[in-house]
Amino acid sequence: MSILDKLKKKLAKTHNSFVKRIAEVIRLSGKVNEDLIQEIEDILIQADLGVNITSKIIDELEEKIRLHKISSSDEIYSVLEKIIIDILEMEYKDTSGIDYLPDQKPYVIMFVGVNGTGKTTTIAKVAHQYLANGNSVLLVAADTFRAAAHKQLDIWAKNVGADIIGSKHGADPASVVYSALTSAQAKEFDVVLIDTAGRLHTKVNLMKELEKINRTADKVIKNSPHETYLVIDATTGQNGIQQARNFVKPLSISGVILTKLDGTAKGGVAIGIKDKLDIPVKAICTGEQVDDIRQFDAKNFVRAIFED
Ligand SMILES: Nc1nc2c(ncn2[C@@H]2O[C@H](COP(=O)(O)OP(=O)(O)O)[C@@H](O)[C@H]2O)c(=O)[nH]1
Ligand SMILES: [Mg+2]
Repeated sequence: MSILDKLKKKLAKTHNSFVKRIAEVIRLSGKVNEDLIQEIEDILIQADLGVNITSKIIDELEEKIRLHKISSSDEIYSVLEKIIIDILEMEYKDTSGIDYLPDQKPYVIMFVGVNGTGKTTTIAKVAHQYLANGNSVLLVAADTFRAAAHKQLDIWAKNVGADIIGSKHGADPASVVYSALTSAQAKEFDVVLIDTAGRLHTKVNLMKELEKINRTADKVIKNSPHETYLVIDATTGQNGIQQARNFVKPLSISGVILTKLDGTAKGGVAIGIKDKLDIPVKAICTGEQVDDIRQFDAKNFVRAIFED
């Protein structure tokens, strides 16, 4: 099976709930008029694309209909696919891959996000990618809030063959990161992946803790963490993006990793994230296995949800 076919399979629910519905209203309409455009707009909104990006898409669609005198509804479908690809390709022209590694090492990446979004699992997946490229990887268990968190990361470390620095339940995450980075530098690790907690007593506490980790990391390795990835659960749609905003303000987030795109109809959420948060989707996850991650490729993603 080709990569595109595999992706299509994983994104089938999104295809069915969103693009297939568009195809259906176009088929039933038979002609291009205001009602048809309105129906398409409603579907885009319901598919969790977000209001802004939907307006952009609809404006563009109306413009194309006018300019190219599109009168058959059949054409609308492929025009729409192309509009979404074009918008995303513009937004994504300068993003690097998730296995990016500069000359200066160790390269430190911190993962943040609400509890249960898939941070720990995603770390295993990213570790797996770097390891496959022959890089050494150190995992850091800085989620000291949940008792089982360290154990979960430990199991993943064994599975993928990464090193790990653990922590005691309740330990200060910033000191865990301090000793981990000191050791990573001494042992010349290529990549350090930091797992963090998703829930504390209050949101304010969590943000303060993450900011403290940031400051501490920067003290040990200048300008680290070099990347901070925000992990968002696609099944929560626009709500997930709303929650994510809490992280965007205090932290400097370099990319979103969108998880659980398998088995959700809300995959349309990927289309509006860059527009809404001004942060690119770096990677998408479509399952619980270590290889269920891929770099976000706008064109492939849109083709996978549009094409049967
Ligand atoms: N179906 C699916 N499940 C996922 C994906 N990513 C994570 N999960 C599951 O989501 C649950 C929470 O993941 P975890 O990594 O513990 O989240 P954390 O609390 O953010 O660290 C686990 O059961 C994972 O197996 C994904 O891409 N697809
Ligand atoms: Mg976790």
